[in-house]
Amino acid sequence: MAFMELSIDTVAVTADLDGIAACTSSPIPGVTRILYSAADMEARAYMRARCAAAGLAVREDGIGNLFARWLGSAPDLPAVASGSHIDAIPNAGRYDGTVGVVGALEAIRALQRVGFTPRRSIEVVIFTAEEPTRFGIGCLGSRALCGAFTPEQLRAQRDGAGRALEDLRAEAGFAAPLEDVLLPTGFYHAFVELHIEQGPLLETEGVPIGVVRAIAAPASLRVSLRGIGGHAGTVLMPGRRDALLAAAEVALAVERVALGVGSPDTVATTGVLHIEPGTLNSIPSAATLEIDVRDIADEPRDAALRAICTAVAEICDRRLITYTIHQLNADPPATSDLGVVEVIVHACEHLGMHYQMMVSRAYHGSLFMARICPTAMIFIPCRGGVSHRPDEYAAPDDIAGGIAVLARSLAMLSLESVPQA
Ligand code: HGY
Ligand code: MN
Ligand code: MN
Repeated sequence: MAFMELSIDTVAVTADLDGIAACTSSPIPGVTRILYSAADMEARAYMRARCAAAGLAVREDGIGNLFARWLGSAPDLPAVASGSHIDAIPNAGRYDGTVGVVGALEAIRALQRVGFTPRRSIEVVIFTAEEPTRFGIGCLGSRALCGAFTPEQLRAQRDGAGRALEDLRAEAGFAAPLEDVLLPTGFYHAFVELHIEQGPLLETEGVPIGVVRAIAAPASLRVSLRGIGGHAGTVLMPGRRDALLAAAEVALAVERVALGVGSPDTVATTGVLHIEPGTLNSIPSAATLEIDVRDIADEPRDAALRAICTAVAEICDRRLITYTIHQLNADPPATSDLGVVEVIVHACEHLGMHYQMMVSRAYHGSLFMARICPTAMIFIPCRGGVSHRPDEYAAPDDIAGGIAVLARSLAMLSLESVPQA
């Protein structure tokens, strides 16, 4: 494919990133797009229109995963797919996920502009609910696509307000059977996801492309504590069973475990803390913590989980607090397919772009796509490694460079079978 000198339309890419960023339920520059919210539905409609404008055949499954297919000359062969997510945690940035969605669409448009004809169809995939915000578990859409979540597990999902996924998806207009969400193995020939690194490595090393060889193993716990509430003024200190103070000790234990147990790659974060009744002059009677624990290998991650559970038991026994620990997920890490990695490396070399192999400490839809097809990821730098903050930023040239590597990779995968690793 020496003839194929691709040009990436950075004006169109920026316009599409801005178009999605405008769909937010929080004031700019922060972006908030929670599953099935008005902002989420607006962004979906925006991307449906942009994919249709590129002549792609668009469909959505029963939970809102969106697929936009560029039919190839051999439409019955397993397609090549690329994409990411457009949902965003509260007050986040505008590049997390969207670079991979807009990038996949622009890769197709760039190939169309040079008259490339795909042999295997190329399909944009927008995973529903990659972020854990609404249902407390990440990658809801890609879990369902690969069968890591069954229809029964999907039906059991309740959001923070106790609303059922079943009702929420119906209200959002997704009525297709949940049983049809699962993609059969072999449905895709390969999957490639473009994403901002969400870390500082590429920027620090001055390298424009990261080729991801493995994706970290995420886990999360929900710890519920119950003490005894009461009047803040009339209940003396001795004998109090203050649920918030127990929670505070648990959060500090989470930090201590991450620093002392597992490996240098073990990270643990208490990202959510709710207390009841939550009034100034009432002793907290209950507290709920949501704890995110990761490592690039599952053994040290699991050692950290065990140590956190031991700490919860010790703290609660000492403070006479009752507790429950619910493990929301503990997923194995994913390893990229060497054949797809080779294609991405070849694309970098053809384009004369420096790259480096690396691990993704964040999780992505690719973590689950790797269970049903050969998968790899392309990273681009983001300023200061910042993500999940309004000041998240990726430079247009870096985005264009990532899309050029993605476009060439998708073209190669579309024409050839993935080299046997
Ligand atoms: O949390 C993550 O790793 C991803 O950004 N949702
Ligand atoms: Mn994210
Ligand atoms: Mn993401």
